[in-house]
Amino acid sequence: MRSNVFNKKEFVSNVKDNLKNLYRKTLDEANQQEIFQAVSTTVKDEIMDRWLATQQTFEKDDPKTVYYMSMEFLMGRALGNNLINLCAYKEVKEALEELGLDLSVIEDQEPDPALGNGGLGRLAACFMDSLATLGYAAYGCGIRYRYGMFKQKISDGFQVEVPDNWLKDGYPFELRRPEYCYEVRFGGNVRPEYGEDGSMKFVHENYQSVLAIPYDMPIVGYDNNVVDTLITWDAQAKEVFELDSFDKGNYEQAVAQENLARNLVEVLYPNDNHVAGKELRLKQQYFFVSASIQRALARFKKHHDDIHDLPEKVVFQMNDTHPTVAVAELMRILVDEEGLGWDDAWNITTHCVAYTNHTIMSEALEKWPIEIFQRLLPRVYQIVDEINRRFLIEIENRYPGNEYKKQKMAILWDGQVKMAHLAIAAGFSVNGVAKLHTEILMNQELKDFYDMYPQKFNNKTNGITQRRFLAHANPLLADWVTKHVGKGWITDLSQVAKLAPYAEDPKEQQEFMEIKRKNKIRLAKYIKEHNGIEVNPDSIFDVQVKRLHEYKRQLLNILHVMYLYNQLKSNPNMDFYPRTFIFGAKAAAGYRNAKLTIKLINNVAEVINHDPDIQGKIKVVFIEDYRVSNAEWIFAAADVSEQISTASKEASGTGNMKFMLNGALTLGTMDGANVEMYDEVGADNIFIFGMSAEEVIAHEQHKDYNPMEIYNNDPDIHKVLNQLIDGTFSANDKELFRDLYNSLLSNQGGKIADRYFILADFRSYANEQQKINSYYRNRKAWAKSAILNVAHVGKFSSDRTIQEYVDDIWHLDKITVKMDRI
Ligand code: OAK
Repeated sequence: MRSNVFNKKEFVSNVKDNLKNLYRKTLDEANQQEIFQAVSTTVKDEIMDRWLATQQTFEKDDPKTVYYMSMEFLMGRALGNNLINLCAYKEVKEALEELGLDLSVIEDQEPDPALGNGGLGRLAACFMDSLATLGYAAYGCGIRYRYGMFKQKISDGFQVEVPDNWLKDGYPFELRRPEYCYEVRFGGNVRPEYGEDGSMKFVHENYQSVLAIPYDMPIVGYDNNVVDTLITWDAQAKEVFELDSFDKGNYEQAVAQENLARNLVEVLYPNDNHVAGKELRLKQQYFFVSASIQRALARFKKHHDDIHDLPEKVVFQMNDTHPTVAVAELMRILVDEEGLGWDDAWNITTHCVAYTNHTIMSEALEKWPIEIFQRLLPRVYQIVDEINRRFLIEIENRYPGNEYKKQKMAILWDGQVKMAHLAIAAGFSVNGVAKLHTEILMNQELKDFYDMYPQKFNNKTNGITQRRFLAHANPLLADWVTKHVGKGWITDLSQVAKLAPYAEDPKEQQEFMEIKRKNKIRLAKYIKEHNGIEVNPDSIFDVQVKRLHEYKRQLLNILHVMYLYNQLKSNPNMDFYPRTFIFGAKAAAGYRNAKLTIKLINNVAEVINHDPDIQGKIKVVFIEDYRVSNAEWIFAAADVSEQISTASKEASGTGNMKFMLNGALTLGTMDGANVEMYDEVGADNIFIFGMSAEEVIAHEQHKDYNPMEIYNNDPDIHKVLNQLIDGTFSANDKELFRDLYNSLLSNQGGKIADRYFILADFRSYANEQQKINSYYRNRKAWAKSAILNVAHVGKFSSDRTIQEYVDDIWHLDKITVKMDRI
């Protein structure tokens, strides 16, 4: 590790200078937030040199560049991560200690830039880290939401959403770049205009425009001088007042444009795996996509005269369908502004755009009413219409006379624009995010498209960055790993395989468990401070943290806790190893059953945690405001990782990998990437339960699942479900959890009873939980399995994932940044 990034003395003096320049304060006078700003500014200065050098390398080498287009980047805090990647964390920590300052307290001052909901957004953040670390030219393209993911407060057991004004103190790791602003147009109408030579072009008029202003955030590669860029776009009104006189029409238009700009980037839609279908969301999509493409083309043109060469230098990766309007926007620019013919433009576009699918949940499929789409984006709509017309001809040629195929595959159908169909028709690559997920796409969800374009489909199993989720999150384990295998794992996670021999060594097992215990104490302190609940670090920490969604089945987990409670009550001397059930989850603001599940977890916690009969053997904790920063501590402290989605529903999961990296044992279904984790770690070191994806899909197709039968025949399940409606956990309002009870037992409003097969999987879940109970008593066996989990996690680095994207889809050039260039 390079150690002299910061000379300690110089660092301290720079921090003091920055305090003086920013706040006219000395160290003694400054508060922690001001110190955070000064420290971050000092770190940013250091990054700036590398950022400049990286840009100069881009200028000189002109490498092929990926534009990773995503509505969400769930970055988490930057300060600690940047210090890790600059290889300066320890020195800076020591330097600050000499000043009487604690780096972790300073890190704690940073807001989590939470510009994302969950898995998809966090994946984008991990990908940026890997792209920079592997030395590829990349721009993340997203939106600078004024309010990111809401902060969650728990009040009387209920979730309350509080706006997260993350920019209120100013964010030190961003750079406003007004010189790279672009205009984006909405509404109005399109008319043909004929030239004297008989040529025709379309003129867009009476539109409203906003200016897109980029804010660049540095993405620091690990120990390689590479700094890529995350562009987040802010919206600003154009100065209409300057344009013309102050007549009424102009004034109204000016006000409308101001409002449009303000509303556009105001807030992230807080839905995970679900679309709200709001017009403003489509505006957000077009806004950041149009600006990003304009910036990409401007960069390209600095070095190239022939736009036909675009696919050699530029690739747009669309993170789910959210940026899919990029297909039509690129066509529009190529046809209307570059003057290309349709076929030429289509050829370029279809060699530049690629699409990643992140879910098969039907409620997450984006379909826009044509009425909205056409009104908002009249010219872009015309282009989609033409793409659709030609696509239908292609289907007709391939399947002559097959109207059914056309209906199923059309981009425009039934008054709607189907974004996934547009993405697949235009994308040269379509990928799923885990092996099972990709198979389901090819054989079920997107079968028609796979039959037509098999060559487009490929799998890219997700990954996570070990730099944030081990090096930063769990320094004790990181040092232990380094001690045994060297530090190569930081940029090549496959090196952890060398840990395997230590799994059998009693001394190493002991050390490993001691580290886990320290991390549990750290989390226990956090829980005590934030929840006021005392938890026992010697209990099993059994954790489920992720967005709250019915398919992720937090309900199965808490019903099982209720079941255990009943068992312990009726048999206090039963074999039971103390367990702390830890939950963390945000529910979308309008998602009733999800919010009710949070309330249920909190009520169950309230009853069990205070029941003297239980003697503290079970504790239930709901951690408020689960987010990237506290996630890091939670993963480090987990013994058991709950990955219990209904098989076939979780596209991949990435939390599962973060737990594995930190030596937790997975309790999971054969879903998403769990399947591949099972393959890597082996059956002895993972707890698998429940129906397979195939079985689930078969039940869904045959509609032959009857949860009532289980309820009637299994007395334990019967009792637990009845407790939802007999006041056991809601003494003041027996009806409180009626909707959850009903959702499991009766069909309602098009939703079938227990559509996520909770009762069907309950027994096999409880059995595996029982096995965990016994297995944990054998400390050596447990430690061995835990170490083997770390040893077999290599595949799940996002470095591996990104390298596969590069090899199979993007074909980027590696760059080397030398610091002597500056
Ligand atoms: C969010 C909104 C719309 C569509 C999908 C998502 C999403 O977050 N999907 C998640 O993506 C992750 C990254 O690929 C996967 O690991 C999760 O399984 C998937 O639910």
